[in-house]
Amino acid sequence: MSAALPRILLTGFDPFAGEPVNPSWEAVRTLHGSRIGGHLVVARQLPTDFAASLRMLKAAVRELGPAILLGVGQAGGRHQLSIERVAINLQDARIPDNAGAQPVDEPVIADAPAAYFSTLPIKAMLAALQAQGVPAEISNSAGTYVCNHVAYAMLHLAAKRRGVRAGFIHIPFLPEQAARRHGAASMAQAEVVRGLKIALRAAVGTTVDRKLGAGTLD
Ligand code: PCA
Repeated sequence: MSAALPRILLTGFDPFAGEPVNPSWEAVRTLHGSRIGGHLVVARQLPTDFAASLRMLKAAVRELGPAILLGVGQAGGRHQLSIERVAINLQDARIPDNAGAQPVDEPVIADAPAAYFSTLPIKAMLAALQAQGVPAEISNSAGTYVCNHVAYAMLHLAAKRRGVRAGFIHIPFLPEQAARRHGAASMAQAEVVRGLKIALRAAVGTTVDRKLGAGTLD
């Protein structure tokens, strides 16, 4: 019975910065109600809005009691699925969010740690994606905008709940978005969805992460 299954809260964002779509929500919505590794996936859209995104995230965590939280967001300019290693306690917005807020150098959560590492097995997820032909990388910065904000809040909420794990994946533009920008990278929606399933299966099935060099030299 699905009500008894542990849950994965999978979030995507609404469009921002004048884009007609956000590929994160387009991908995440297709996985709502699916089962991955004995877990039920519940997809929720968060607004690209510093304040409202955290209100909605907290309400969803309270309502669903998920075992795993995975946030997904658009990172135009990235070339592959970008598994985030870390989220920092900082908001520094170069553009206003969808509610017009533009915080600069403010904490996500006052009096909380400077950063959290992802508690999902990022290297096992990376290895699974690469083995199954999905281009992927480890990223060491989720930026300082609403995605990092939500990733940080997910990790903060998870840290207070026994056995709950959280992480974040940035994804490239959709081909239709890249087609309006000369030379921009993109990934087709079906490939993103396939990648998210692979990453989640690896996350559910791995409790101790693999040791696999995937850092950067610069
Ligand atoms: N990407 C933005 C916020 C919403 C989204 O999809 C970011 O990377 O912060």
